[in-house]
Amino acid sequence: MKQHDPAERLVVLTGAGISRESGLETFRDAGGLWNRHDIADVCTPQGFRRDPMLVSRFYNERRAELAHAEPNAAHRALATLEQAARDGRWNGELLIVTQNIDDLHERAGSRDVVHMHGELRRVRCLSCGATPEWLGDCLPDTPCPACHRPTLRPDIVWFGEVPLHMERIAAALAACDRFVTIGTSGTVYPAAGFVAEVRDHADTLDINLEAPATPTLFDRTLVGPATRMVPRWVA
Ligand code: BJW
Repeated sequence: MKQHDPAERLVVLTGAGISRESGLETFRDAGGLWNRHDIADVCTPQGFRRDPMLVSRFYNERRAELAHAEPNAAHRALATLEQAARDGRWNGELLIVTQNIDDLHERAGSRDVVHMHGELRRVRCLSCGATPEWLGDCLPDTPCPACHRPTLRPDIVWFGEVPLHMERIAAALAACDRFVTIGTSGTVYPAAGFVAEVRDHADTLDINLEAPATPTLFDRTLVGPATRMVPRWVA
C-alpha cells in the first residue's frame, strides 16, 4: 500500500488559554487558579502526600466544572482541520499536543490528541497502575475499581514528574513543518522549550490573547482571543 505522504505536518500545542472562553480558568492570568491555590500544595507529589484530601477536592471541583463546560470555536476549528485531512480536502497531518487536562478537544471532534500533562477524567491507581475513566468525585479512601485498594490519585502530571507521551511528541516535533502554540504562557517545561527545538526546520506561530512581553522565538504572533484568532488562522 502506498504510504500517505502529507504535504504539511503540523503540530499544535495548546494551553489553558484555548479553554478560557469555555469557562475554564487559566493558571497564571489575573484571577487564574494560582491566585487562589498554592502550586506546592495542589500540584506536586509532595503536596498530595501531605494532604491528599485537599488535592482530591481541588481536582474534584475542576472535574465538576469541566462537566458543565463546552468546546468553543477554537477547539472546533482544530477538529475541522483534522477532519479536512481525513476527507482529503487538506493534504496535511495534524497532531494536537495539549498541556490541558480537559477533554474539550476530543468533545469538539479531534481524535489525534496527546495529553502531555494527563487527563482530569481519569484517575491512576498507585497499587496496580490502572487508569480508569472517572467522572465523579474521587477521595483518598475511594477503592480502585480494579484492585479495590484505596490508592487512587488524579492521573495528572505534577511538577517534578515526567510528562506523558514524550517519545511520540519528540518524533512529531522533529518531523513537523509548522508549529503553532495557542493560549499558553510558555513558562512550563518541557513544553516551553518546543519552539526552540523546531525553529530551525519549521514555521512557528504563537496565538495568544496578550502580546508577548519579551522578544519571542516565534516567526509570527497573532494577538487576540482564541475563539476569534484560531478559526481565522485555520480558514
Ligand atoms: C488566552 C486566552 C484566550 C488567556 N485566547 N489566549 C527551572 C528551569 C526549567 C525547568 C524547571 C525549572 N525548575 C523546575 C523545572 C521543571 C518544571 C517547570 O517547568 N517549572 C517552571 C515553573 C519553571 N517542569 C516540570 O516539572 C515538568 N516535568 C519535567 O520537566 O520533567 C522532567 C522531564 C521532562 C521531559 C522528559 C524527561 C524529564 C512537569 C510539569 C507539569 C505541569 N503541570 C501543570 C498542572 C497540570 C494539571 C492541572 O491542570 O492541574 O500543568 S502546571 C500548569 O501549567 C498546567 C499547565 O498545563 C501548565 C502550563 O500552563 P499554560 O497552559 O501555559 O497556562 P497559563 O495560565 O500559564 O497561560 C495561559 C495563557 O493563555 C496566557 O499566556 C494567556 O495570555 C493566554 N490566554 N485567555 C488566547 N481567550
